[in-house]
Amino acid sequence: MSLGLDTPVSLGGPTLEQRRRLVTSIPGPRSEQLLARKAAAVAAGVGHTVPIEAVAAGGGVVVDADGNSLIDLGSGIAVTTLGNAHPKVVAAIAAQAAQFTHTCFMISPYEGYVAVAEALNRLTPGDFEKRSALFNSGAEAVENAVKIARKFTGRQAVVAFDHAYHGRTNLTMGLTAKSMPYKSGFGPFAAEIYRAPMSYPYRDGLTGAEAASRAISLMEKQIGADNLAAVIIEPIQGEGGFIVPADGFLPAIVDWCRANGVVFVADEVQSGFGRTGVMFASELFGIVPDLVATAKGIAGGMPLAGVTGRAEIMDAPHTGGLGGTYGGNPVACAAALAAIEAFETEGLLERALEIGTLLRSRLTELQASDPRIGDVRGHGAMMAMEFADPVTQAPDAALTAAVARAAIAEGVIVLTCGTYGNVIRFLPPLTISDELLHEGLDIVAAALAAN
Ligand code: PLZ
Repeated sequence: MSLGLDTPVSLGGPTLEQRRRLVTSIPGPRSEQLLARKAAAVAAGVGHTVPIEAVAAGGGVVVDADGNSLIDLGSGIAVTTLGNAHPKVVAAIAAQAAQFTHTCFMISPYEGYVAVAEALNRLTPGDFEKRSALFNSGAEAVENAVKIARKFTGRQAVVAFDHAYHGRTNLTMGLTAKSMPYKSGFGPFAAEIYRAPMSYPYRDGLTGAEAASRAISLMEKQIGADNLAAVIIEPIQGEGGFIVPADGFLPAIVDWCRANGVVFVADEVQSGFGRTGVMFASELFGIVPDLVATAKGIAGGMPLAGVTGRAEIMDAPHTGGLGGTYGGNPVACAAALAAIEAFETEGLLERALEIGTLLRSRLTELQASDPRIGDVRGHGAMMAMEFADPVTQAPDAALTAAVARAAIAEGVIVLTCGTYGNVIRFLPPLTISDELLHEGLDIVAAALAAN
């Protein structure tokens, strides 16, 4: 299959027909049965967005137990960036699993972990000596970045931003901004977490410099640089609404951190690993973080996460101070090495840029004909539209939910996000064809027109 590239892209799940096909309504009877079992067996707190029983996925589709084939514009929340069940990833997983599945890296080290650390040290921004440590989830990586920054600085306070999402563990719930559904009723939260105002050009109308000085003033007056271990920020915010800060905002925050001995942590769990057309979104803004947290797209769907950064910061914790039973599992590391190789040989960054151009032109065209789309923003294959009242800019969560529901019913997986629940985000796998992408957007446009 040609995706408009010179370099061929391997499709995951190669036997899957790359088209949308609805043979039942969504959910079909088989999916209904699983969802009934889910309701009886799985804790109610674990929700789901798309009411299907997934049985296969690859390229640009997810297939369900009833034989429906849905267009995937979500990649399992930005994870299967290089396509689900990418053949190289599958082969690497199988080979490693046949060799050994676990020793615990803290007991008997193995090469895959070290090779992933070397790759992360090479791929992350910054031309200095680096170290990495591997974990299982984005939240765990963020927690460890905070531990490392505290140990290095001997300070305790941590700053996160409005609209931030950093995870669901206790410390990362505290860093996350939004109460429902992430935090409500789950406190008390960890101490010494402070929240600074974010740059949100569509809603605050500030320049990057203005928004940065607003945040810096808060940090100086309410915390004091001497008490501040780390500033953590998503260079492009994910769950909070795909908010792209105004030019100059991030560099000014980084400069202030550097001048004040504060560790600058980029949470690139969602924005990283090629999604935006560069390996890490930090590069789009010309910033070099001290530490970078990675996960999601790093291992082709296997659970793996990392913290990478300046050697002197990363080496601050004492031996035995960092770790975990499964962190850097050998099967996950083998998947990551295959995923990184695919990134470097299959033209996927170029494909992310092509997808970005297609998405942006389709969404701005839609915006020109529908004033309820207040903003279109993002980079590469991380693009979104925000719905608001054309006059008052009041967020329109009801419209957003209705459009997403209607698209899913028509066989297109779209995800919403945003502090106000009024953003539809597009995170397609980079192996999706232009045809499927256009068809998915046609259906979203029709859903919008009907609501
Ligand atoms: N940091 C920037 O986007 C995960 C959360 C889905 P984990 N985002 C998806 C949900 O509702 O739970 C995320 C992120 C950023 C950290 C995380 C956390 O990563 O692997 O889910 O722990």
